[in-house]
Amino acid sequence: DPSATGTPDDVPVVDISATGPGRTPLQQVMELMRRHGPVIVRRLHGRETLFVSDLDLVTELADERRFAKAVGPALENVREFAADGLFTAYNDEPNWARAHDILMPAFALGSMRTYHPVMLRVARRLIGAWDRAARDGRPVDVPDDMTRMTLDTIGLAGFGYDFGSFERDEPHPFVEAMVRCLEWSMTRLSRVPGGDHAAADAAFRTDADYLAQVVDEVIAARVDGNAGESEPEDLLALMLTATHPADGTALDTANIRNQVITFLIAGHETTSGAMSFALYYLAKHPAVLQLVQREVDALWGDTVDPEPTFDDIGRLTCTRQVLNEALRLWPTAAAFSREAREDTLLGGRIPLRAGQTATVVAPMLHRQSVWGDNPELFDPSRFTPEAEAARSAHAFKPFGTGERACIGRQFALHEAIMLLALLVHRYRLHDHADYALSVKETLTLKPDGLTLTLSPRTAAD
Ligand code: MNH
Repeated sequence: DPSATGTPDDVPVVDISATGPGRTPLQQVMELMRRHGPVIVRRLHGRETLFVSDLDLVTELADERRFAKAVGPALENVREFAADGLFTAYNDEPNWARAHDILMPAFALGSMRTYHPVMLRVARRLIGAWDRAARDGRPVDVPDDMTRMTLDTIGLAGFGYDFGSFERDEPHPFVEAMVRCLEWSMTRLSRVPGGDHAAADAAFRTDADYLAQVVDEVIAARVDGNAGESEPEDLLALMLTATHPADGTALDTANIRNQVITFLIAGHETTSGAMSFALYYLAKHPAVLQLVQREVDALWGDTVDPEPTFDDIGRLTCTRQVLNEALRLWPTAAAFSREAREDTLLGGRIPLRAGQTATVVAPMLHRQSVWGDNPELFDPSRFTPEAEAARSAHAFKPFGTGERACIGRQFALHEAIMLLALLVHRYRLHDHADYALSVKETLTLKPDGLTLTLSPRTAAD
């Protein structure tokens, strides 16, 4: 049990039992850190969590010899529906290393060449929908459409399965069930001991069963649809047929199901939020938008329907900086936990017994003094190669750290950069509602209710 008793006097202990964490627990922790400093212990109904955003301490926590990923209380809840999938597996669960080693090649930068055509195809679905909205003068719901795009992309690229999200007025029921499962995982943490949660738990069970049912359909579509044909080489093919390079073992059926759920969720929810925040900042910063438009115009000119190549995406450095800066201010998987391998002193003063955890609060790490005196300011030039070289690599952790860091990072970046570039090339973005940022939390972060109106660009803009 990760208890922080024994922390030194200069680490503030804040008891939030009176109010609970509410519907935005991450932003509550950010607020507590703004008030009490970059290291705090939060106490809730007697359970204590150590939250850290200080760069030196995060640098220590990133030391794989002293610390490892912890499956903290939030991920324990996610385990109720993703079990030993890659994201929620314990470090010493044999299925973690097995799946990691089997799936790793599918996420090397070169593999993105294989996904590129599918990503482009789905990007064009979104553009089709946005062209219709632009023509009719209708606003687009940015997070909803980003989620349509990323779900269809991971479905098709990973599993050859088409969710057809742009043919639906409402989000695919998989998304709705998934969001409720994530919300359950988050709000379960704020329960007052002794309460009756039977109804919420039963509703969760129904949703989790539905997710498993969709996954079984995805797998069955492959197994039935492919009789006699040569296997496509995607994630599902690797899961179904590949064996471990060293010991020849394969993934078992139960684990494959957990991996498919894991990848469908981890593969779309956070990327969708990241693109939504990037579009939010672009709509609010016309000068930056103009820089990005200059970059894409230099590549694609005024071609109405550009044909981005795989190599183009690597050339979109300004677009990449915008995405990174959005991930700095609002890293969409905002916290990750580390556990001590042995009894140790964090920062030479905070005692942690073996197995005790500390949770890194990335949005506050991303606002430490290493980012200058105005960390709230959106400024993509923080990610020029010179600026990056001058800064510790541990100051920016949107994808976690170490061997349990995000396996899908290149996938997310390729997908997001291509879409953002295509969008700014094609549209002027109008902040028609004078949107005030409100960040919705469902374990991941999204700009709640962000809508934009669009008009086609002319050669002059
Ligand atoms: Mn992703 C792990 C953030 C996109 C699949 N991801 C992580 C972690 C963070 C993270 C943080 C580490 C969590 C922890 O330490 O507990 N991921 C992101 C962000 C984006 C993202 C911010 C998009 C932006 N992730 C993706 C995509 C995929 C993916 C896309 C799949 C196609 N992520 C994973 C998997 C893991 C992971 C799988 C778990 C890896 C492991 O533990 O071995």
